[in-house]
Amino acid sequence: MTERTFSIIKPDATERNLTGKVNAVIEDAGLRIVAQRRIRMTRQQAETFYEVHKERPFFGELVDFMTSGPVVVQVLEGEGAVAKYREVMGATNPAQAADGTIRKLFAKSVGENSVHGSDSLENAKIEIAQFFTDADIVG
Ligand code: DAT
Ligand code: MG
Repeated sequence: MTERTFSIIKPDATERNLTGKVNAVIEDAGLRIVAQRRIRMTRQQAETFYEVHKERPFFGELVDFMTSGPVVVQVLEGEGAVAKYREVMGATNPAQAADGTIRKLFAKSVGENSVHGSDSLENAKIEIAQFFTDADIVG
């Protein structure tokens, strides 16, 4: 089934000028970038986005990091896009990420791990709606 998932290229990657390299891995995997915008996330946006993690010990650090520099928010489209992008991203901790994955190639640490990708179709819809309207997405 053709799906859409939500992606963020995080501040550690934009800081190192890796947007194009990350996008090349995404496109080489057969995913289509159907919306993309570079933004500086507000604390409010980051706190809402990561609300599910608000009781975790790293929540403050996570919000600090996500607001520390520019990010690129994206909508990716393709066959089974949600699971496919999770595969292309690799494990949360880059030390455990498979060869060729974005996190293995580029991530600095478990916290500064270069990309976000939705973990379910339901969450993808919620996350896309936080940053894009239908008119922003050109499939
Ligand atoms: P993922 O981004 O792979 O979906 P997650 O949803 O469990 O991982 O966590 C969201 C983000 O929070 C993750 O990309 C980086 C940060 N994070 C997770 N576990 C962490 C930890 N043990 N220490 C620091 N940051 C962590
Ligand atoms: Mg997650």
